[in-house]
Amino acid sequence: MPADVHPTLPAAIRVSDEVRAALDEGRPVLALESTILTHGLPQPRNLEVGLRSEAEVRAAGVVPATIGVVEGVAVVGLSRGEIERLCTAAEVVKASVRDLPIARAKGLDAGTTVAATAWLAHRAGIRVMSTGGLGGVHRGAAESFDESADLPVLAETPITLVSAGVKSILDIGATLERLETLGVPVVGYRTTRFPAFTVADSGFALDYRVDSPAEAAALARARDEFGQRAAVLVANPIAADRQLDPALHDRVLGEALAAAEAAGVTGHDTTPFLLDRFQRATGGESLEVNLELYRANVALGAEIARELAG
Ligand code: PSU
Ligand code: MN
Repeated sequence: MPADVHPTLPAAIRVSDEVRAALDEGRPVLALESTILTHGLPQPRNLEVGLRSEAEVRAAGVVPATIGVVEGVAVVGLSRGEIERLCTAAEVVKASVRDLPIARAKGLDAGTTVAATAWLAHRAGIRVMSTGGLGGVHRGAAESFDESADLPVLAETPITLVSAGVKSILDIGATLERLETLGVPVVGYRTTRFPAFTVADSGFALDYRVDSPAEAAALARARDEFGQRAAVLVANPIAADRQLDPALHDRVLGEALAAAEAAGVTGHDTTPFLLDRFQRATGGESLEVNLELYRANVALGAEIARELAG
């Protein structure tokens, strides 16, 4: 067990009995974030996706651990009722790592971002997590300094993260440079083209690829062998024939970025604002693509979790 995995967790973190038992017995567990449910998807699709994802993970022989905050307690392995609560409650905040103490002290409900989810999952002893699109460096960050806490947390959190690259709303070149600086190995899954969330190819190439869950697991083990602390990022692209039309994507992106600037949106509101504009402007098409790539990432994450447990 790595030194920073708590043998006994503080009362602020509660691991469900099912997840605890699976971890103790060395059975595979896959962590899932909840900001995608609370701030990334509209109701009632969010609840459908949250419950269906868990069912699909279970069907693959893996225990799902959806992570979120309920009345200030960070829960690793939300119950069905708790997922329902976070998907429907009126007051649910978006919690990255720095928000966890605030949510705890104030007794808030929160969806956890990739950063907070990975951090909690690692402390509980979970080794794999899936998301839709990772956060990163926002466009204009040279002026705004807006870089997601997802990146520095990945630098310190030895988990394997499956994502469809990073969100296309970001400065992808800058994000890849930061991942390099932060020591995060990035590999494409069956490709060396780095994906950009709803589009299969960001235009940026990767040096390395893995072609199976076993190869991804071998990479995670090699990272552990060196005692390195950074996450391994497995970039899993949407199939080219299922992606959002790149021309539509580029047009809508320009409009969404202009709308965010006109509305003065900053900080943690930026990502949800842009994703929401995207969904509206594409008539829901980006939402369908988002759901499809997320589903594929959950399936691949489950396979990698099985390899690592095996
Ligand atoms: N993917 C989605 N919707 C989302 C997110 C990802 O389809 O809302 C979330 C993730 O939780 C990610 C976060 O960690 O957006 C990044 O937000 P920020 O740039 O504020 O760190
Ligand atoms: Mn930000």
